[in-house]
Amino acid sequence: MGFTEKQEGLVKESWEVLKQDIPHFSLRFFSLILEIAPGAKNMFSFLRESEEIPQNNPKLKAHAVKVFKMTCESAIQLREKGEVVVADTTLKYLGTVHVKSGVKDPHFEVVKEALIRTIEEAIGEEKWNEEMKNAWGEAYDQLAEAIKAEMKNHHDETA
Ligand code: ISQ
Repeated sequence: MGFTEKQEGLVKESWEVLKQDIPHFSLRFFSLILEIAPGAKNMFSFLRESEEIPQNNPKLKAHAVKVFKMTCESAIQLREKGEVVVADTTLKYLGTVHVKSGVKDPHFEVVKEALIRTIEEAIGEEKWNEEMKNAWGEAYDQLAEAIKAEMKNHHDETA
């Protein structure tokens, strides 16, 4: 079954909630990534480049928002076109930075788990449900597949 209007609505609705406190949810998202995979800390260039503590790191916030926003945009595209299409230059960039950072398939699962848990906390137990989880999960998976495919291209080019 394709991505439905209802699923798109669930993702958009919860993104509106996340938007109300970006500094908090960005940090929460990042903290959950490190909680699930403590070893991942050194993979984030914006931490190495900055003296700022993560609580007050504008780059972390900007990056986390990109992940939220792109997943939300993926949900919209999945409903409209049935697939995730990322602008060529953006996708090339994403392929390169992820290969350079040493990202492997399991890392995408860590980020997925952290993303879902962040949204769950933002929405609150009462409104959170399996449908919402699956809608975000599917949008994320398809976006992750697009990035992974591009990473593979990048590897092939440099091999
Ligand atoms: C980049 N890629 C995946 C997850 C991230 C989380 C926080 C900031 C940047 C990220």
